Amino acid sequence: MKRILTYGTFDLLHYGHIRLLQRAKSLGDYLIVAVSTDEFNKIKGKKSYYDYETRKKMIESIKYVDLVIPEKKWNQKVLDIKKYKVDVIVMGSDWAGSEQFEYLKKYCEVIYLDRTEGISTSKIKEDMRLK
Ligand code: C2G
Repeated sequence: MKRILTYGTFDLLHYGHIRLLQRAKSLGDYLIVAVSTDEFNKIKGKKSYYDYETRKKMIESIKYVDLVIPEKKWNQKVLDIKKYKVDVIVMGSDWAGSEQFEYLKKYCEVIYLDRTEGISTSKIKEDMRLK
């Protein structure tokens, strides 16, 4: 049972998120998604349209996802890896080389998958504003 873990806000769920989750799941058997809480979003400087409970429900409804947990702070990742016996952490390539993830290579595999071009939560917000 290969266990995969990924982190994110996943606001205004879009195809880029789905593709990331689909490819993350294809790397193993069990996919855990740590969804940023509203409080952690503030720390990340993000204001999400949907609150945590809504974003959690949306991610839980995706067939590739086996478990959703809250991401409350930057430095919970090592605990998550141990608690959930994680084999691989998967993130989009915008995180490649980031100090938030590189140090985790001591504990598990860390894989960065290409971001889906041309779509992002901020682009959706911008495009909707212009409509
Ligand atoms: N993503 C993607 N392609 C896009 C948009 C997002 O592959 N067009 C990926 C991101 O790289 C990330 C995941 O989808 O791996 C979730 O994206 P966000 O919700 O923007 O996550 P972020 O705010 O980067 O949170 O501790 C880590 C942070 O919580 C990551």
